Amino acid sequence: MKNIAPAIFPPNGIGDTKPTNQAVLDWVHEIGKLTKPENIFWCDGSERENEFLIAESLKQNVLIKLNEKKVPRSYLHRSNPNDVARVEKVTFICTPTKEEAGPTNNWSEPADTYSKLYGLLNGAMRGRTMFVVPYIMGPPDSPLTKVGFEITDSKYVVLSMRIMTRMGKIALKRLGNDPKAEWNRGVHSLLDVDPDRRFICHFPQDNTIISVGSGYGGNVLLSKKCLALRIGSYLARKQGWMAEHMLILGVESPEGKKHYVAAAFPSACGKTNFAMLIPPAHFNGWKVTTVGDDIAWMEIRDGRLFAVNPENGYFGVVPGTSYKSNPNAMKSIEHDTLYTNVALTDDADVWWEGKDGEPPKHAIDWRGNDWTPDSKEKAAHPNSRFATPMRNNPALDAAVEKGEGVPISAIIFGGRRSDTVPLVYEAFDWNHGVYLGATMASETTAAATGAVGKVRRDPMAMLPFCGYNIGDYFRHWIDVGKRLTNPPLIFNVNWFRKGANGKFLWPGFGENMRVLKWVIDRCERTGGALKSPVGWLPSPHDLDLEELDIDHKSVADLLGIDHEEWQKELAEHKTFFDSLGGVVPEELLKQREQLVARFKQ
Ligand code: OXD
Ligand code: MN
Repeated sequence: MKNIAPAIFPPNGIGDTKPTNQAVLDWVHEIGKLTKPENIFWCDGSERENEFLIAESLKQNVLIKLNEKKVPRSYLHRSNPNDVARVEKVTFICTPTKEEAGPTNNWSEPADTYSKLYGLLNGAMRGRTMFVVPYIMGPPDSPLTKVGFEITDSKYVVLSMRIMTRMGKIALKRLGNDPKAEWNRGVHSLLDVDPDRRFICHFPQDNTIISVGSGYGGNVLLSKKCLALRIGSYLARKQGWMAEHMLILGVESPEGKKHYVAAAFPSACGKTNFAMLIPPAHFNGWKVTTVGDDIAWMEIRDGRLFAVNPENGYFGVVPGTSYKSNPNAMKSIEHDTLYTNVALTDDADVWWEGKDGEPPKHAIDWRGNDWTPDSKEKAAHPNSRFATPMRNNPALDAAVEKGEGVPISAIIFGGRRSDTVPLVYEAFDWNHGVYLGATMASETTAAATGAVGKVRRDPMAMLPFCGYNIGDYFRHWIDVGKRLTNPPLIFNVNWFRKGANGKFLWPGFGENMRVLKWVIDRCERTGGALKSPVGWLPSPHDLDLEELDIDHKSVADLLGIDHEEWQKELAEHKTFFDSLGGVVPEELLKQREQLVARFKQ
């Protein structure tokens, strides 16, 4: 196997912070014996360590230094062109029985899978450095916080983990010396980045993840999709909390009244944009702040849901990000950012489709080839990414480090739907809201390999991320509802509805504040709504559309319920539930019947 990640040799005082927990030491020893690295690098998260790793990564062309004046302390990484997105078809949940993984996951028998993966890992780190990355997910003093260790042979992974998690000594401290303490074991090796030897496997019962053959973020930053969502959702059910694919934002009125909202959208549907929304001038005095842009861990306290963002940074889709679409993201990624698969300009700046200003006359595209505006290829890959520390965000919420989390007033589900689904509506109650989440669908994006633009059901935006049987996951949602005396209201939104001319009806981005304001009005019991078969719908005058350039017809189209389209939608809900093979809880089947009946009234 070609060595694509040659070993590095740190000077004394770097790479030698060994944990003291014997269980961790035993596990590292076991993986070391298997993978046979040249040396072991124990990460501590220090600045010195970071500088050393960056210098070595530059030497090995893992990173390209960007223009220090334009994007200080920032770097570009190019992944292998065969490895640019999450690959769901080689992502497995390895539970003792297939039934535990359920109908929506790829299942693989644990013992066989360990033995296949150990075969691939045998000697895989020869001539390489094995990094041991300790990290925590969650604010340091939160009861929800989890400790993880990721072993990897990729410097890019170590540098990304430093941005995306609270990494290093903080985790060793949190874990302590109890050999029985709970912590996640993550093993990653690039192998030779061969799509045929690429597997992302989760062993929820063992709190273990093994990912081989990829170097792309979502497959290899094991803290994120693998631990915080797949293993996280499994642990959450077992331990009575929730791990969700949700952003968390704060909305504060000019009078200083604040609500927190969690929102689930499938990958690359604008979660980061929504979490960093800047209200339009008309909403002078309103403030939106970001707690998280991708993942929410929530627990029940005093009959309410409280959420923390387990992450420490944002791993966002770059193309389309601009001062127009998301000024806070632009400010966040202007320094201290690790870019993947964007284009490089002749003055070592970064460029992507949808960035402000004119395209450069010449650039190097994400594959490393010459590019000009006449090129047929995209300069940046559609799933090119930034990894940036959340502290770069000018709109970061002050409560982001609060261990107790923030109280959630509303949950919003949303997808990318050209038709059928109105701009916004509200569920009648918790179980109806669970139904909205369970039946949500979205047109697929470049965030995962496969066809783009195909409508697929993506319950709670968790289809690729639920680490156990989806029927049990629905049941967990229903059970959580029973424990909530003050449940969040649940809404569904769709920013992507199109008119007869094929153009988006809603301007989106900052103007989504108008929808958010209605959501807050409903939480405050001041917002008006009309009862419709699908839920509570705002009438045009319930939404604040002042100073917005939109005509009546577009508003009517955005809020309209087309009975023919909904008959098709209802049939699709049934097909989807049927496809799950009898795991859907009775409560949700009943919700569907009630929805059908409301359309007949
Ligand atoms: C992500 C995703 O990277 O959902 O957040 O794919
Ligand atoms: Mn995501």
